[in-house]
Amino acid sequence: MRQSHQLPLVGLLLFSLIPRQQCEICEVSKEYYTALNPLISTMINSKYTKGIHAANVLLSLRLGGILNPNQEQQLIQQVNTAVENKKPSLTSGQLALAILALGACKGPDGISINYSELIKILGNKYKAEIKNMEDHDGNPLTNYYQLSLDILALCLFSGNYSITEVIKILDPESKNYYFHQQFSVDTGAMAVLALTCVKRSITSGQNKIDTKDLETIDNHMESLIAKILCQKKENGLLGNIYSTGEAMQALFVSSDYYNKNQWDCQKTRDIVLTEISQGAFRMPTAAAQILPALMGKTYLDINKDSSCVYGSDNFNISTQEPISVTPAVPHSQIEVNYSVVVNNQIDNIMVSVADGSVFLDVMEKAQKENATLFSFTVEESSWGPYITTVRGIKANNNDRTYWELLSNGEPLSQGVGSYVVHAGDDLEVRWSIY
Ligand code: CBY
Repeated sequence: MRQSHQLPLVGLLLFSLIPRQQCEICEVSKEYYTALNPLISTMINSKYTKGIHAANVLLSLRLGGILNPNQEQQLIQQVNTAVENKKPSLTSGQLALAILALGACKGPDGISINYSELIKILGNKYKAEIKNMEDHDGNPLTNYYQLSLDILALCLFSGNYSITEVIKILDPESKNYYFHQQFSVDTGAMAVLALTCVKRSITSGQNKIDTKDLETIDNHMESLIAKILCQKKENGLLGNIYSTGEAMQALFVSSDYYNKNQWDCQKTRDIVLTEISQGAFRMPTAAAQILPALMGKTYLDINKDSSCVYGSDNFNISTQEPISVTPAVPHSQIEVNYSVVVNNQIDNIMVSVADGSVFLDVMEKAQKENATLFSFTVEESSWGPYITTVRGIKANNNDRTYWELLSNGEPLSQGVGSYVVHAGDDLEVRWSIY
């Protein structure tokens, strides 16, 4: 009897003696904050990030404590209006991101946000995602990146969700973590953040403790972290330049699941800083997704009840337009080959565009020259234009089809609005299954 009482105590003592792994956060130190200025200018001057697409920017700037109350108010208004006007048509992840941005911290009085109503709508959109998976061979309406955002928002804002279901959905073996058999680091990172929130809600007693569930969550996290670390590149990037910020966040919150020697945080941070200076984060969303990690923040720091921090003095933000890349010879023309590939049918055309043009300019030129073969439609996404149909053939998440962009046979890691084409490029849009 006595012994069984003492056992937990001994366990606790032993546990507290085990040196816990140091939290692997390697934020940029304050003296070097000027290196982050290009990111901040890009976000603040991002007049092209309209409506709901500004949610990412708002979230990032609030986590960093960068805005002044006036700037904050404007952005909140923009996101709030977009939510109010477009509620039914927003995707689940867009709404989740808006909730995270609006509730990132306790803002100025005057703007009242009905979180419980928004969370209820999000709960329904999340349910619709799961229903779609049941009806369409495990394919959600959107994707696992958005489902993870949904779970994160529901978890942080006390929404309704079933832990058992989360565990089932976010199983690391799900095909939804992969595009063309390649593990999506962005997706895995967001899932780790969502699972960490769920785990914390269990251990802090908000949710009923079930040791079996906790164990499964641990296994999921361990496996997802291993998959992320497997995508670590020689130069320190995790996945590619655009997934690295969120992967860093995932690694910050899960240092119990990997060994210190498996990840050199400083190396990753330094390559990102080099890339910033070379202009890799010219897209507001790209800038928004990298900044929190560089300031040692994660989406788990979101807390609508803790007061916002304003206008850090460490930043000297220019309201000047970020420098844009202008071609060396402004009006010179270049020639590229453009093809539309559907199964075995290839239709191609040589087009001439101004030097410095992007992929979209090439598609527009081709469409002008032959609308029957090269017609297409785009939708605005937070990463810029996204190709939805080409020659009337429409991308469909239910059968995992999309229009893939390639240059010289290699898939691009930028969208049509940002990839700058080069003379002689062999550009291709290919009807693909991801
Ligand atoms: N965001 C989302 O819902 C998108 C999630 C995301 C994992 C996203 C990358 C990561 C992120 N941080 O936002 C994602 N892409 C997805 C899920 C998808 C699929 C979209 C369909 C679906 N099931 O929801 C799909 C079809 C596999 C896909 N991405 C396609 C493409 C290509 C788009 C081509 C087109 N038709 O216009 C493209 C250009 C790849 C290609 N070669 O064809 C592509 N994606 C790219 C390059 C990217 C990166 C963008 C980087 C950039 N600088 O523009 C990306 C960040 C992102 C956006 N995709 Co997808 C991944 C990366 O490189 N790290 C939530 C919502 C609220 O905003």
